[in-house]
Amino acid sequence: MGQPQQPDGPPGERTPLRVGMVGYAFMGAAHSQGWRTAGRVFDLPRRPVLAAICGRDEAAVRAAADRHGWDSAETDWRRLIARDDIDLVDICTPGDSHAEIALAALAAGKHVLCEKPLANTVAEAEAMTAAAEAAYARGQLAMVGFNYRRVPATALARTMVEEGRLGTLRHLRVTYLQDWLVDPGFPLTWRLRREHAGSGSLGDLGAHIVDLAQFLAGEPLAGVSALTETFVRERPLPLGTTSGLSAGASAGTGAVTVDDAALFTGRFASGALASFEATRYATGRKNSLRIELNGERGSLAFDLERLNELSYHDGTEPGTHAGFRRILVTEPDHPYLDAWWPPGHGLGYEHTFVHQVRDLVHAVAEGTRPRPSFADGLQVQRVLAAVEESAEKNSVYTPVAG
Ligand code: SOE
Repeated sequence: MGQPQQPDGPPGERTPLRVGMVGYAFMGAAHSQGWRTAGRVFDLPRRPVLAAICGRDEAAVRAAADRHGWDSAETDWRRLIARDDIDLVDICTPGDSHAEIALAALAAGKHVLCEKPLANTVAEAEAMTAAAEAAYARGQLAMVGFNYRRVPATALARTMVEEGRLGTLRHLRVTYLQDWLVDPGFPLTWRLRREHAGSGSLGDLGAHIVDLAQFLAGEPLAGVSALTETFVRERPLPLGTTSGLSAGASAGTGAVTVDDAALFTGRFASGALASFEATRYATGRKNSLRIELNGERGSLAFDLERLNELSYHDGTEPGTHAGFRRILVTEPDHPYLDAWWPPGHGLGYEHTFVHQVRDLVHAVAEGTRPRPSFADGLQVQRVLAAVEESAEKNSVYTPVAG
């Protein structure tokens, strides 16, 4: 996260950072929240301006502009990128258009924020990373939206690992469980089609936990051994517009072309072992991302459904009174919390997007490389590819390409 510079002058007079966002569904709404709020909570060195939002359906994108507070609407992302009153392009579309939009935006001189996973294939992610590197030399920045690094409790966990409070890491146990596909009548939305989403639970949820595990461990995975499964192979076609994770169903059906669940183990170069589970079939689990780290000196545990808390066991304390304790991560000296509410007045899911904007705006103003970078996104993509390869080869241990 680094120590941000203090901005000069009153917020209203700071140089604007004019944002053009492509996509206006679930992630578009979440990112809008981030752009709208960050400058009103944090003392940012540049003033985010919600200049334009873009989507193909004119009536829907105008309604989204109105609802989320964007100054104008476009129906063609190429026109958005061509506008000289846009400094940064925020990509909130399905994965199949990430590469094309990001490459065009970087070529047009814009900074880019791209939703996860960075791309649908390693080849696309490589091209995007190469373009981002070239653009960095011209003063443009590119970041990928792994927002769960920006929960105050996960950011604190990273600091505690860096400080050596856990000592040498032995285990990371990570699960990301949702249940919105349990009903076989749920329609075949874009997240269930390989040509749009790249993969299923693996890219949607697995990408988050791979990034978070590597971020917390401070090192990349060296190799994986995996199982994937598609439980429901045929679903009703969607009817009308889809919103968030819901949609109407029609009479026709189509094939599910992605994984429904991915389970894999992994090995870090340091010797630590990790296990991962990503599924949208965990009945009763709505958005349960849990991670536990065990080290020689201590352990940490986090659950996204209780995101203001971090459990910590200090293994160096005498056994008589040692044990997991709950850190309520709402103190002003916890990450991101100096600008929010008094202790005990917790934050939620949406605040991760506000923190993402805060960090990106500082990076743009200070010319520093934002993390997670496109290179970080590419590395996650390589892990996802190794998982798919391993699953295809009866779970054979598969090194992650370097
Ligand atoms: C759907 O599974 C989803 O919206 C993901 O696409 C997001 O990345 C995650 O944050 C919440 O769940």
